[in-house]
Amino acid sequence: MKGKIKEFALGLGIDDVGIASVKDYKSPKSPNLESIFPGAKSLVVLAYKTLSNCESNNMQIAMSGRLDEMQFTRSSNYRVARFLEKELKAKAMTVPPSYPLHMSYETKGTIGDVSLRHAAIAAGLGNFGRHNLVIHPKMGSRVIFTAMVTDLDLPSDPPVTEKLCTDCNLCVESCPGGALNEEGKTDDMKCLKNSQPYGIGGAIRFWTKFAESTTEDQKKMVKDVNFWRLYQAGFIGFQYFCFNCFKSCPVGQNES
Ligand code: B12
Repeated sequence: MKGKIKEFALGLGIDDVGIASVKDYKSPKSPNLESIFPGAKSLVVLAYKTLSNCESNNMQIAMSGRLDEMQFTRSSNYRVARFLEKELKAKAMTVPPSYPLHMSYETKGTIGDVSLRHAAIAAGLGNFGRHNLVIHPKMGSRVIFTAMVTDLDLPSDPPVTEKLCTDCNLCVESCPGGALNEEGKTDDMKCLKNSQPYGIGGAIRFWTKFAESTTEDQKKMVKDVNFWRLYQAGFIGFQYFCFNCFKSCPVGQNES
C-alpha cells in the first residue's frame, strides 16, 4: 500500500514522500488530529525542493517562486488525496500548507491546524535545525511540505536519526529581526515584522491611522505606496520579504 502511494506521488514530480502513523505525530501546540478527522490513522507527507528564486534580492522574483511552488504543491496534494480516495478506497483530508490559519487572540494566526514540520519529522523526512525548520537528509532546508490525513492504517517510515544541522549559525546571523536568537524557538512577531512588513501588523497600523485622519489625509494615504503594497500583499495572501534563514542554510545545497 505504501509503495503504491509513493509511486503515484513521485510520478507527479513530488521530490519525496513520507508516511506517519498518527501515533507518532507529536505537535504539542496543534489541535488533536481526532478533532479534525475522527478515525484518522495516518498522515501522508509530501516534500518539495524549492527553486532558487529565494536567493534573489528582488522580492517580486523571490515571492513569485514561492507562489509557483504553492500552486504546484497544492494541486499535487489534491491529486494524491484523490488517488487515495479513488484507487485505495480510503478517506483523505488535505491540510492547509500555509493558510487558512485559525485566527484568535491566543494564537495570533501562528499555529496551523496540522504542524507540517512535526508531521514531516514523524514521516521520516528530516529533523529540526537551529532555524527551527526541518532539514531533509538530501534536499536540505529548502523544502516545503504538504500533507493529508487518512484513515489508512499505515506504519510510520523510519525516522531520520542523524543530526543534519551543522550548527554553522548562518541562519541565526542572517536573521534581520533577531527572531532566532533563542535556541529552539522562533520569535514569531520579530520574524513577521521583517518577513511580512505588509501583513496583518502593517494593515492594523494603516487602518488605525486612517480612522484617526482627516478626509484630506485619508486621500493622501490611499495614494501612498504603503497602501499599494498592503493592497498587493492582501490579494497575494502572505507576501514574504525575507527568506534569509531558509536560503542561508548550506546543508544539501550541492544536491539537486
Ligand atoms: C504560522 C507559520 C509561520 C509563522 C510562525 C512560525 C512558528 N512559530 O511556527 C511565521 C510567519 C513566523 C513563519 C515563518 C516562516 N515560515 Co512558516 N509556517 C507557519 C505554519 C503555517 C504553521 C506553523 C505552526 O503551526 N507552528 C506552531 C507550532 C507547531 O510550532 P511549535 O510547536 O511552537 O514549534 C516551534 C519551536 O518550538 C520549534 N520546535 C518545536 N519543536 C522543536 C524541536 C527541536 C529539536 C527544535 C530545535 C525546535 C523545535 O520549531 C517551531 C518554530 O518556532 C506552517 C505550515 C504548517 N501548517 O505547519 C509554515 C511553515 C512552518 N513555514 C515554513 C517556512 C518555509 C517559513 C519561513 C522560511 C518563511 C518563508 N519566507 O518561506 C519562515 C521561517 C521562520 C522560522 N525560521 O521559524 C515551512 C517550513 C518548511 C521547512 N523546511 O521546515 C512550513 C512548514 C510551510 C510549508 N508548507 O512547508 N511561519
